[in-house]
Amino acid sequence: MELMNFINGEWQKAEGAEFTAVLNPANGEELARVQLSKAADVDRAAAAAKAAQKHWAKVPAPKRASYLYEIGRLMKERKEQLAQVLTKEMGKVIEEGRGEVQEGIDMAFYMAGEGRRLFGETVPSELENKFAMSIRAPIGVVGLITPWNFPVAIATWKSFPAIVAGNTFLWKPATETPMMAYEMAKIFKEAGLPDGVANIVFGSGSEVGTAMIDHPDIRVISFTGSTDTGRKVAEACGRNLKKVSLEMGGKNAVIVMDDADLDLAVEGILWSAFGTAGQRCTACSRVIVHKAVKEELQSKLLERMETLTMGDGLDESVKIGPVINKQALEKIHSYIGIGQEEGARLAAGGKIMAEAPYDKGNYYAPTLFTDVTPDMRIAQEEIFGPVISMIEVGSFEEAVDVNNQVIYGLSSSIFTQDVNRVFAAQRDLDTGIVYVNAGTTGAEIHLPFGGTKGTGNGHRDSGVAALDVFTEWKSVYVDYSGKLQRAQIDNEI
Ligand code: UN1
Repeated sequence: MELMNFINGEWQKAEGAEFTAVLNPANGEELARVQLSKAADVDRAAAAAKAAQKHWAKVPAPKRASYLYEIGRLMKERKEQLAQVLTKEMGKVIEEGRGEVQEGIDMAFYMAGEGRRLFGETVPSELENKFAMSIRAPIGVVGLITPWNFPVAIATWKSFPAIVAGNTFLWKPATETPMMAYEMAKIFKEAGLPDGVANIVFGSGSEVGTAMIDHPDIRVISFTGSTDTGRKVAEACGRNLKKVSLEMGGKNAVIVMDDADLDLAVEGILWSAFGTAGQRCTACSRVIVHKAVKEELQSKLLERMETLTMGDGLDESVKIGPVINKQALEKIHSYIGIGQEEGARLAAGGKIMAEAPYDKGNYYAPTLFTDVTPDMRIAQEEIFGPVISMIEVGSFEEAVDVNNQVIYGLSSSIFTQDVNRVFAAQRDLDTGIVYVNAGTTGAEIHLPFGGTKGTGNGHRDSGVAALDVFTEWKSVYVDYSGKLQRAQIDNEI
């Protein structure tokens, strides 16, 4: 299968049309070929999106929302098929594939509801016989750049608010996972979304991403990916005075206090550290444990880690799937040497699974480092794989300090039974998402998603906050006094 761009409601061959293979990370099989587009393809898509937006902005928001209801309905009808495609191209286990598709369905229905809200404010004017209100106006054509770890959910966090708010979009999915985008294009078409509202251009960040960022008609860039790339995106958008929303790395921690339910904490750690083979921005990669329970937690964790089954995510009994590609395997593995050189103790894992039946795919053994100190690179840098660094602390205050001593601020979690600590923790943990007695993953779509410091730039995906990215505030004053009234001068307050 050759995946072509989706522009103006049609499948279009890219300029020059080079193709690259899409590989199943579980076994190396070629699933499809995807084209690598050029700047000229971005121009074409942007022109279609611009032409469509003129009309789309005037379609009443509840009517725009009706397409989202239909998109959500189609996704629901095809949930299993979509989950299968997702697991094949991305590698996450099928249960998580279904969960991710559900996240997209939830987003469709939630944002469809916004079609009848999109609230602005009506406020009293300071002058007599004058009416004042603020409304959310569409921005125009928006550019969406999405990662391979959540090929559909993250795309829905961005595209659905863009649609309901009256924008049209150009979406560049990750080259590793274009098949979900292809499936979504089919759904957009079947749902009757007018041509040009949704456009998909496949290709690399350096070619297609750069062309999007530099395109004068693309007014917003919403990006999810690494902090290094995000910084470059922000710099280029800054030069172009373009609004940019960034969702980047994490170094998320689970804090386990001395009064925690340790069995529950172990389950929370396992799920958030090894689910999606550790390849979530929200994945737990540090465990900050009170010294009074460290030994017990460690032995319980090691015991449970041994029970985790690894393999092709399509097998329902498998708990850990492969990582995305060979480069990811190498990167993850490089941190084993780094951690050992720094003096951490490798308590489990630390190896690429090179023997059959794992040799054809990209499998990494679940890994635990203990005796980690907060300044070590394995405690500071995003590894994006199934690797936990365990750090011992002596108090709640120290745990919070260690949690906050990283450049990232996406998600954090604390296991404790003490209500006072719970409230202090949600105040003091410097992350955009805080969990109590749960792991670091599992954000729901109707809340803002994003982080502080090196994780973001102040914007949020999903939730009602996403509308702030895809709308411009417009303040409207209607003077019905029939005379010239000057604000700040003619009012006598
Ligand atoms: C991501 O890892 O980039 O909260 C997204 C979660 C998921 C979304 C993760 N709902 O883990």
